[in-house]
Amino acid sequence: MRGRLLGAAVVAVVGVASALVVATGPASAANPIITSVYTADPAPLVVGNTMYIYAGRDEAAAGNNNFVMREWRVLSSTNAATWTDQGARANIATFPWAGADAWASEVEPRNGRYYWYTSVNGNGAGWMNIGVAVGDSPLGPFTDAKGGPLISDSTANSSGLNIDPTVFVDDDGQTYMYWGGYWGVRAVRLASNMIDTVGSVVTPQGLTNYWEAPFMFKRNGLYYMLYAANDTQGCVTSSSYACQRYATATNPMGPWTHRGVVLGQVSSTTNHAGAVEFNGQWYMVYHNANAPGGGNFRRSVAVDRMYFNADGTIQPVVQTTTGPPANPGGGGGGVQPPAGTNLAPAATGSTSYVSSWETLAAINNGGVPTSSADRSNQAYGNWPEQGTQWIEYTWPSARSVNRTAAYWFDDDQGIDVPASCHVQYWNGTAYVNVPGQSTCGVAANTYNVTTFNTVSTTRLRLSITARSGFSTGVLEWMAFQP
Ligand code: FUB
Repeated sequence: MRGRLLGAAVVAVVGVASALVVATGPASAANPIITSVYTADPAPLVVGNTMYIYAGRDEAAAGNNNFVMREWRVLSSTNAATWTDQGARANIATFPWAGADAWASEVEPRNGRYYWYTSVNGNGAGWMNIGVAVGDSPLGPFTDAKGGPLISDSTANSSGLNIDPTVFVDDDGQTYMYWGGYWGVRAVRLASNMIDTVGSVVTPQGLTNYWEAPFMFKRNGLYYMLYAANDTQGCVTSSSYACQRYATATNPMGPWTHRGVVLGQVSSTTNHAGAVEFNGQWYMVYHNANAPGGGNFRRSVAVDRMYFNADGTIQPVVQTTTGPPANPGGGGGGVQPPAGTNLAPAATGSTSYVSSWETLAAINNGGVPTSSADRSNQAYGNWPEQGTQWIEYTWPSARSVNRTAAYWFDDDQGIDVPASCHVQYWNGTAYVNVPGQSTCGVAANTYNVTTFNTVSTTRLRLSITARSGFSTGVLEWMAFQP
């Protein structure tokens, strides 16, 4: 953060959280994701089929060059494209010992409870503190869990600015908190009660050019830390702005290995991000100044897709004004296979290439994927081949077909949904496109149905063209009798 008033500005304490709930209904799919209020410092959390974003609210008047932040809001979506503002679910008054500055926060679940770690200005000595509230659902209600700050300026070896907590519960139950601003990153273990620290506060190593805003997550056994930096060595054009760098580690307390810039400069001076997997896709949430009337103290939350490379590094996130396409998911039976007589199980499959650790049998074994990342019924993939590849069905005698459905495989590594595809058939002398075919869809987490004029053939082929830099895969390919 920059350009703010130093010191504890006294602000009017707003009413209890429940009195502030304003549900504005679904927003349109676009970035920023809501524009009815200004929102900042987003932290994502997926619970069941819902993605939540916990965010502060910027209330500064136009032209006011200081943060005015009094509450924390929740946004939710079941497809990562259309968002509902669930209103303020905590505010400064949630912490009776605090009086101002509802800055960056994050929610971490444990044992059915939801712990909301916040940056907030206490009424005691010093400036910013880390507080923790708790609730029994992602939407609360939330109450102060500790009766005082978890971290304050009097905590030994605390940061020069105790803001921006990120808390991560590992698979073994060990819990870690990182936080800090003004280049002062700190880490400490938390007890299983989530409200006490365990051991000493340490200064983690390897978070190169750290400025503020850490966000920790784990993927395929590797720990990741996103964080804001403001150097001009590949990060930003002016150190008034910030980018998101990231680092990885094999131990949750580090040391960390810096991996580069994952989100470039945004239109606000501050840059605060988080990442989450939802319905088989990864997303980065961040903020910018792009809403009408927006600015450095009137920020708005945006969401875009985030892609991993096969080696676990992350591709730089592309900032869009459209946001991600709707991700309908499939978990819990959300997407049912199309009805009809599926001729695929009776066919023999063949392909231009299949990776040795995957299997072509996946495409017609009748599996019902819950998402494009679901390997539970096996997966076909052609990594490391790129460009155009194909899969094919052969029947011992001609079959009439007029519809197919493809469920793409996306491992969030080297395999992604394709750029395009088309259905072809063997006309006796060559493969040609089936006549009158509708768009060959490339959506993740669903069945992409292609219809066409009926053909009678012994061989049907799905020609698949990969996105640049990726291979492709298929979890199920259905072929229907008219
Ligand atoms: O929103 C107030 C502060 O600005 C946050 O705590 C920082 O991360 C920066 O985004």
